[in-house]
Amino acid sequence: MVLVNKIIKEINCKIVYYGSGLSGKTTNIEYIYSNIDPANRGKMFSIKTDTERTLFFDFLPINIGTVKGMKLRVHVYSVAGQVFYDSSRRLILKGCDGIVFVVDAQKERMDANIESFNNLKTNLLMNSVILEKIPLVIQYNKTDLPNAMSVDEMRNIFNPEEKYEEFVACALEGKSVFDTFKTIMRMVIKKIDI
Ligand SMILES: Nc1nc2c(ncn2[C@@H]2O[C@H](COP(=O)(O)OP(=O)(O)O)[C@@H](O)[C@H]2O)c(=O)[nH]1
Ligand SMILES: [Mg+2]
Repeated sequence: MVLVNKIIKEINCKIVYYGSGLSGKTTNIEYIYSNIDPANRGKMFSIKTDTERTLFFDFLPINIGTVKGMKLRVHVYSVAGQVFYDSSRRLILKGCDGIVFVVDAQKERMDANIESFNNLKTNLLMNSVILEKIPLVIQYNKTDLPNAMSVDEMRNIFNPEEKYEEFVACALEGKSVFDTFKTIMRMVIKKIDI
């Protein structure tokens, strides 16, 4: 839910990076953090363990510029991928304005990706949101790896009707990271009605 504060002329919105554990969500957010003007970003905040880099979530606040004369602040979150953090994922999804679904292109991670995509739909429904109502972009990440599936095969699974914009990424090198982020932001901004 985009929050508009007309008194201080500020719009707040929330983007969530969703996907299976180790698909590259934190890597996307870290790349964004490292490559934007420090004047436009707040502190990146992550709760991590030694084994998986994100325990509950990552959080990065960014100032994007102005929209219709109002400052646009974006809160970027990622969720923890492991199955048992379901309630924290649902909490992070609450009030989100746009979703980037990060697919791990490695063949052996397809089941985990599919489970995560279904989990996203379930958790949105539990928050009374239908996936179709919310801007969503799909990112096929880790396409640099030799065991990566072809984009056609992944599209068949996650985007057979080509309803969503897709990006072929290597977040580790920053490939398609900003294209993905700009696209989801463009979709969210389009929906802002003030
Ligand atoms: N080869 C390759 N490794 C990646 C890529 N993106 C992320 N990784 C690595 O995959 C691991 C998990 O990434 P992370 O961002 O922590 O995943 P998260 O659980 O979705 O947040 C890390 O070791 C990253 O360096 C990529 O595009 N290519
Ligand atoms: Mg992470």
